[in-house]
Amino acid sequence: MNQPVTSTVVRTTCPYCGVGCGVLATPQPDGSVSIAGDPDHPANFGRLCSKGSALGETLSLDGRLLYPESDGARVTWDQALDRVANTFKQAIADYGPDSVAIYGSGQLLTEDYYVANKLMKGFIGSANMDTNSRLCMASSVAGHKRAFGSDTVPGNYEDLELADLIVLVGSNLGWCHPVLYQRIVRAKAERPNMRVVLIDPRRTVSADIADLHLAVQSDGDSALFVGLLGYLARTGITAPDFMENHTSGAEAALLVAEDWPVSRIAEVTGLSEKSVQLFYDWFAKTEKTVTVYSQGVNQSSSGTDKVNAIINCHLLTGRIGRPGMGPFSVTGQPNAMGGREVGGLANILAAHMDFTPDAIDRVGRFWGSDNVATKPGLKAVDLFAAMGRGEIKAVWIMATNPVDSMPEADAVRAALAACPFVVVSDISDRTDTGRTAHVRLPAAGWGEKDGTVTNSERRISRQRPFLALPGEARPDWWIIKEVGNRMGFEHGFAYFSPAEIFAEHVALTAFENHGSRDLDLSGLVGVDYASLPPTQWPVRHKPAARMFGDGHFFTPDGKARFVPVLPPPPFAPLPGTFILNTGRVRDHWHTMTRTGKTPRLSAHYAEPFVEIHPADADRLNIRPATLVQLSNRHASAVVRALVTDRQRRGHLFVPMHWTDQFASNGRIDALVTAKVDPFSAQPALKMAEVHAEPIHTRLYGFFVSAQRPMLDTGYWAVAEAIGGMRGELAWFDEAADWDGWLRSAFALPAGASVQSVLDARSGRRSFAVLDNGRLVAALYTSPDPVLVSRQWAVGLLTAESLNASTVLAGRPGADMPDSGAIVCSCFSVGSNTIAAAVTDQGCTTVEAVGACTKAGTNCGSCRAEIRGIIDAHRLAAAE
Ligand SMILES: Nc1nc2c(c(=O)[nH]1)N[C@H]1C(S)=C(S)[C@@H](COP(=O)(O)OP(=O)(O)OC[C@H]3O[C@@H](n4cnc5c(=O)[nH]c(N)nc54)[C@H](O)[C@@H]3O)O[C@H]1N2
Ligand SMILES: Nc1nc2c(c(=O)[nH]1)N[C@H]1C(S)=C(S)[C@@H](COP(=O)(O)OP(=O)(O)OC[C@H]3O[C@@H](n4cnc5c(=O)[nH]c(N)nc54)[C@H](O)[C@@H]3O)O[C@H]1N2
Ligand code: SF4
Ligand SMILES: [Mo]
Repeated sequence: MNQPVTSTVVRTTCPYCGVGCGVLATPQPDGSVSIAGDPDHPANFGRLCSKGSALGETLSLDGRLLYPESDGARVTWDQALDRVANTFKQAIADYGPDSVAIYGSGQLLTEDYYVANKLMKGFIGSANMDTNSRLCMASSVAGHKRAFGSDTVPGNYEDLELADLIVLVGSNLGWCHPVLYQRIVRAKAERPNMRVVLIDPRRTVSADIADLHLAVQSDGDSALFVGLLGYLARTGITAPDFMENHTSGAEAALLVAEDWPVSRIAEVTGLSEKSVQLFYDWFAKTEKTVTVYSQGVNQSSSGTDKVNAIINCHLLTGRIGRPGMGPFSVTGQPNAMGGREVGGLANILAAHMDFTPDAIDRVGRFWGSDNVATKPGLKAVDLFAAMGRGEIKAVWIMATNPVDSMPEADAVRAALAACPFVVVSDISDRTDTGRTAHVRLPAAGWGEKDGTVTNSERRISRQRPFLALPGEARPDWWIIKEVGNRMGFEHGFAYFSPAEIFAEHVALTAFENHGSRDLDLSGLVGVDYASLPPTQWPVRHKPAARMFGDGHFFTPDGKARFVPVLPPPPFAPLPGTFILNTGRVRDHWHTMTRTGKTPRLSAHYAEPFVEIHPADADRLNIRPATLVQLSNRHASAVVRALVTDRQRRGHLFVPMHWTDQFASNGRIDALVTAKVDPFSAQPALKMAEVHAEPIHTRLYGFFVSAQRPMLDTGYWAVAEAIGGMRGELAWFDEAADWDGWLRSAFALPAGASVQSVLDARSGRRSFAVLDNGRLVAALYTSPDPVLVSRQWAVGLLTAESLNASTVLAGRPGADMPDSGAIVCSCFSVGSNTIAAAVTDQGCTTVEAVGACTKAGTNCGSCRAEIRGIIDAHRLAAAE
């Protein structure tokens, strides 16, 4: 851990999801940092989820990139910055400004992002600045702009508590925006009449609060909402005054909708007519309706249309701009919203201004540059395709990991490998993208950096430092402005602090605005940056009304626009293939560079997996917990089978998190086709086509080891554990020379003795290597998936005075009971402990289990899983 800069409590903001929870961080005398929710922050009022609570465990310097590197060798900052500036300058001189690019991220702070955008679009004179928000929010941005004339998210969190109906579309809020989800859970407990509808092909954990789950066929959403529009019109649930005075284009949208009776919707969406009808009835009847949507909507080749199909229904009913209602696109990353504000997307210039002649002139005057880009730049998928064709001579990647998170990820990796100059700014020394870099720049991470982020409800909050910069790490804004200066743009980049950059950003949002642009921070001119409280925009001098509360939109005529949406034909995968859906798990964040560092968060899911329906698994002879190969023309991946009826038949789900750092072959984006939405250029990350087949596995293995091993088995996946590492293994070919294999995998000292037992009947083996009663490594192999309790085995790593027989037995004794797979990661409570609370102590509610075991009593993200265990064991008891 690096040095604290204070010993008192620091008020900051969580660096993970777009809920944007306030965090109180307090460095402790022992070098740790205590983390608590900020009771005064209006996003979370003191609550944190499992990831937020574990932030203190991600701050170690293990795996951090701490020094600038050029071609793999440590260099000084001057050398690194000069090389970046000179190479970019040379490429621009030789090939023009469009031969260079920046690929940024919603995990940059607004100040970092502002400087990067200004460098590229304002001074280099190209708009080749795009961001991972292209993969995340671009369809919502495009949909908002089509409907509202501006990229405005109209919702406030409070609306979710005031609503009588919440429709979750393509959002697994329970895992991906847990604190917001908990706010809904509480509101629903107080007002049981409140209803929740979940629209998702999978029955996710968010179904726990849903009164109705519509397991829609992938991309059936447009049809569902176009059908809803027609239904509302037919049944007269419209707001004629609002439509007349504040909207345009209803006729054309309704004309399309007429052709979509409920029977046709049912056919296209794969839902029953009855359930579609019920949803339509509830929507029609409930004035206070909020439609929350996320990646099941955005990440689609019809994503922008899905957004407008949803917004259309809110415009028709006038349910927008008033408390407890509205369309609500929730942002993913901590600063997805801030990035949109500064203009991080290649089709936006700056401060919510497009590439219009007026805006180009205005921004040029504001920045004092006559070289402002005049047209949109390359968007993420096109950017990497152009790179693959050799058209990009220098690229700078900041705070994102495209080798793992872009579709057709192997092609992205190849494009980077072939690109003449790749710069990567990251906090982590171990990323798949960093491996392709010529220059690596060590960025300041959370707890060290200083700036602002904007959350899903447009609330700007401060991230404040409480740790010194470790090694030679520097904040992103500093790195970018140093390169700007060295490229000869000194007058544009004379910044000494993030406060100055924020002030300039604020001034640009207000510059010649006069109410013409939604993003207006003029009320923050001259504000004390150091003490800036969480502030929702717009911030004008007079208190702002609720967004769109006055019925004014930012289109030329001030009216919101209906967009006619023609639902796409149902997606028919090639015979014999599955629809591959991808997304997130509760305790990991994207490519795991931070959450992968904590044993607690790595325990919930410790390896890549595929959710497959039991009928599909049966048909393909895929047994639970065996390995499955997924493949298509782009690539293949190997993951564990999780057979579950939460999944639709014909669909698969694989999490996006596993990289080459954690598994042998789990980079699922290598299989995702780079097909994009025509309006937003956002890729359809939720829909690839893949074959699935069982892999013939000779032997399965599970190990725990005190040190990080070197693995060469056909399949491996590793995770942090308290006291060492744990991992899953499989051998597809000949079994190994065990002694030799163990010695090299676990780097055993020459004198170490390996003890083993073989159960000849089952073919199971156990190996133990001990040093003075402490475990060095244990390995269990079996022709079938290894049954050893993972929690028990992980416990061996911290046990003292062990003897080999305990380890070799491979099962818990009375002294070390098996708590089962971790369910509650805040208090590390396993499934067996929870089950015992039900069966032995008679706990029949989540609250009672919490009182007995503490499970579910902190962040609450696991409460649905606890309920599942209670139900299963009560049923078992009743049988
Ligand atoms: N734990 C955790 N939380 C996170 C993140 C994380 O990495 N880990 N990342 C953050 C980020 S950047 C983002 S963008 C958000 C994403 O938050 P979400 O969008 O909630 O998360 P996803 O799991 O990507 O996808 C949501 C759901 O879309 C469903 N879906 C797939 N196809 C369709 C479809 O055609 N129609 C419908 N209706 N649904 C479909 C999937 O089954 C999935 O359950 O999460 C944020 N929060
Ligand atoms: N198949 C599939 N693919 C997806 C998605 C999906 O649902 N399915 N979701 C997409 C979405 S919505 C998103 S948002 C992306 C996310 O994908 P990525 O952005 O690629 O994933 P992260 O792991 O968040 O990458 C952030 C990187 O920034 C580094 N970092 C952290 N803090 C800092 C900092 O302060 N400065 C710098 N310079 N670096 C820092 C981290 O170490 C990490 O390497 O993935 C997209 N890809
Ligand atoms: S919900 Fe969790 S991950 Fe999201 S901001 Fe809050 S604490 Fe962080
Ligand atoms: Mo995202």
